[in-house]
Amino acid sequence: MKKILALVLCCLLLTGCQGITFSVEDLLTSPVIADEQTSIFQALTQGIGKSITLQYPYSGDYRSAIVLEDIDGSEGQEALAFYSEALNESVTGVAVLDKQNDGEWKLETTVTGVGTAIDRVIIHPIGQTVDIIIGYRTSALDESQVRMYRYINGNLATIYENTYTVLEKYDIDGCGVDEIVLARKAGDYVTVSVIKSFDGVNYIPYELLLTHPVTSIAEHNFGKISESNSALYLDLLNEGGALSTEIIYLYDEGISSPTNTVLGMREYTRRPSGYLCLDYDGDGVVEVPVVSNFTGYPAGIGTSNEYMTMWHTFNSQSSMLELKSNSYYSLTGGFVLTIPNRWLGLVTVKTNSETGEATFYKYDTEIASIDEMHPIMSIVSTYDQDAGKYSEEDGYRLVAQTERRQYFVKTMAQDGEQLVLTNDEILDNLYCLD
Ligand SMILES: [Ca+2]
Ligand SMILES: [Ca+2]
Repeated sequence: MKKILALVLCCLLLTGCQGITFSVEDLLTSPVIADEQTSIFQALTQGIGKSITLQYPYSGDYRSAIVLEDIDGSEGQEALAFYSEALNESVTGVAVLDKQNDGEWKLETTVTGVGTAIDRVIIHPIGQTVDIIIGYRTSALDESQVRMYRYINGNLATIYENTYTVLEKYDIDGCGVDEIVLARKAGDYVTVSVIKSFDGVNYIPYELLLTHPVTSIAEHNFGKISESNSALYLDLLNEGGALSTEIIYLYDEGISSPTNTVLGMREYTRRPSGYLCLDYDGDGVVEVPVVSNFTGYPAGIGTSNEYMTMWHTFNSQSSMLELKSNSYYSLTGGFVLTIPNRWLGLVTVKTNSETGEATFYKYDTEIASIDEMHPIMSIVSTYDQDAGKYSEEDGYRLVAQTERRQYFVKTMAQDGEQLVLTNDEILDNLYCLD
């Protein structure tokens, strides 16, 4: 069988994009599983006694309308199915089916969901039990509903409910078992909940109200803050469109947010929208970007502002944000170029608004316009199809590439110029983000 499969895959690869009318996924789907899904669907339809439409989760790890998992600790898998009745498609139902000894599936129970569609499904083993968490989309755009269910004696019992914007499963305290992490906006404020089990049966919800008004939650990330502990980084949009970050973590069985409590810390992270927290160097620690004007801006050397992005990491010992690096961060170009210390105060930049090419200049206070200053180097990223634009003839060299992009550098300064970066320096300082 393996050989045949390998051959089929080979043929697929060889045919390239010449009109394949079937997908690899279809080929790999075991007919046994497909049969199982069909019998589950039939048992579901029969059990409900009405015509139904299956509903597929929009996001998360489970994207199928039928999920096979052991949710009662009895070794065999149960089936969870998401559906709506054909005559009432705005109401979501969740069903549990179990396999009988004769191999037939039987509908055990159903619950009516609390939304118009399934946003995401989380299967949550905590030790003694496996809980089912379902996020529902509702007709209100920014308000989703979460229900946590436990399958007990053939019924789905609701053990927790709330609204959410962020719904994740993450081992935030490094205890070895995941917590459920929720963030929601109620009125002008954001509340974070971390739902943790110590004994593998019961939960303790830790809640924290962030005390600054916001307009929306722009992004969330998890990252290490110590050997074992992690934090949730919430990028929040404020009135006026600026971003700021709140850092939230568990400690000593409590929940804490230094950005929310330490005076001035949250304000310190205030920056223009778009500058989201990011683990730009992939070391597992999330960096918080704070921006300042690049040398010479906005005093009139260029028409639009250019920012120096200063990446900060959170030090959980001192509870402070610490500067990690200064950089040129290209939001559209998908890269971070950290700025060597010998450039600080001596080099400035101008970005071509059409191509995104960033040209670094030797800053000269005697010269009014940046275009008159001496260029040192430029850097630009491009998608493959445009790569021909940056040719060796024009002085560009390819310094890095990812699956999606190519990164070119052109050195313009003369030999002996101390500010020129060597190729190794460029590679050490360049972080390709996509
Ligand atoms: Ca944990
Ligand atoms: Ca990092």
